[in-house]
Amino acid sequence: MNGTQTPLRVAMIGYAFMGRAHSQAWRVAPRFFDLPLDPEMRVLVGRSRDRAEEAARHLGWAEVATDWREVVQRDDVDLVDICTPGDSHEEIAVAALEAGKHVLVEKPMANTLAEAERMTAAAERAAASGVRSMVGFTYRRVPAVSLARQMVADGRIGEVRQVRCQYLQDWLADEQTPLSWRTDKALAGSGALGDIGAHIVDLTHFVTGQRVAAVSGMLETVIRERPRAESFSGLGGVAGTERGPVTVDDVAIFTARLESGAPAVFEATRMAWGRKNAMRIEVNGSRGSLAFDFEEMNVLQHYDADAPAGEQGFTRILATEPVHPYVSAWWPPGHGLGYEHGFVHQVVDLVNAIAAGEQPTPSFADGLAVQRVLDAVEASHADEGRLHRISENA
Ligand code: SOE
Repeated sequence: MNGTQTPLRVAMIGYAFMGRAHSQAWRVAPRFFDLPLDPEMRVLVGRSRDRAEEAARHLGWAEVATDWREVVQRDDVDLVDICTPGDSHEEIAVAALEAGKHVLVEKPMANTLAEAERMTAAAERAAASGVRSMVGFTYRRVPAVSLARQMVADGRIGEVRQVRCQYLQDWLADEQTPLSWRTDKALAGSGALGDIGAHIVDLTHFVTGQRVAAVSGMLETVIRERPRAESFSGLGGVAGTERGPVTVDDVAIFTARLESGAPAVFEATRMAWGRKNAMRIEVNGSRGSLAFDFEEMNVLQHYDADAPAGEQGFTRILATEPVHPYVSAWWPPGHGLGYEHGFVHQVVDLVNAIAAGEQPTPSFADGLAVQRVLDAVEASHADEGRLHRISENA
């Protein structure tokens, strides 16, 4: 940031957990990375003016507004960052794109396949006049994950034979954790499937360079009723005495085939006591394996089947060195990064792509590819687990 650059004036809609993570990213990115545009945290949008004003003060936004429809039309806004629950993504994203604003939308990009298709069509129309759009699959930007993708692409584990992916959390394992928008199908679209299953589908697409082509799935709502919340904090809140139904899945399990025919297995759950944010992928190739677990997010494990027989075993690569993706902008070697850095890298990649006149990734088309998988898992579950094909040649 040098004060003479072209500004990139941002409006952010929503200011809860994701809004806080995005705010920090907009604030920090230009302080650690040389960006070709100067992000300005212009306006924070929330339904309650008082609460939005308090959030704006805390998070560093210049002003607040309560009507996103008016904000996406403003001449002093270049980019709309959507951090609301999924039920409003389509309406806001399409309106913003049609108003010529770049869009960053939180994952999963939509609550239904039809919404994601309409959003992708709108993004493609807008791209013709240089308007860019991106879905917030931030884990792509964890250095160890980016490194895994590079190593697969460079043939370091040979051909991908098999993938196993899990996203394990426990914040809904307690029956007293109250209902929230995340347990409400009308607002969230689905439960573990869309909230965290979407991440591991995108992770597989990103790391292997192949899309999921067919799935056979099972969904389960383990705790069917919960207390209504008196107040919220983080992912939980204070339970009241009234109770209500959980209308989303707690657990999503599916087997799959990738485009190459390679088998894959996925498990997403928010019921796994003791697992806090264990987003894991293990890829077995013809010449070795790679394994990543977000609970040790600075480490990528590599097994090289071509190493001398007496020296084989998983090597822990510490992805904390200046040669690793994104790391040179941060701390001295070995000092490590955290959850929030993926959001900062997301801003960096988005701003660079906008300035270069390129389509950032993951694009809305990439988000739609994930949505097709989520939709197929739901369809397979409704169909007693039968195989559902996503691409013709599966
Ligand atoms: C809750 O499951 C959650 O906050 C997800 O919504 C996020 O996408 C993930 O990054 C962490 O867990």
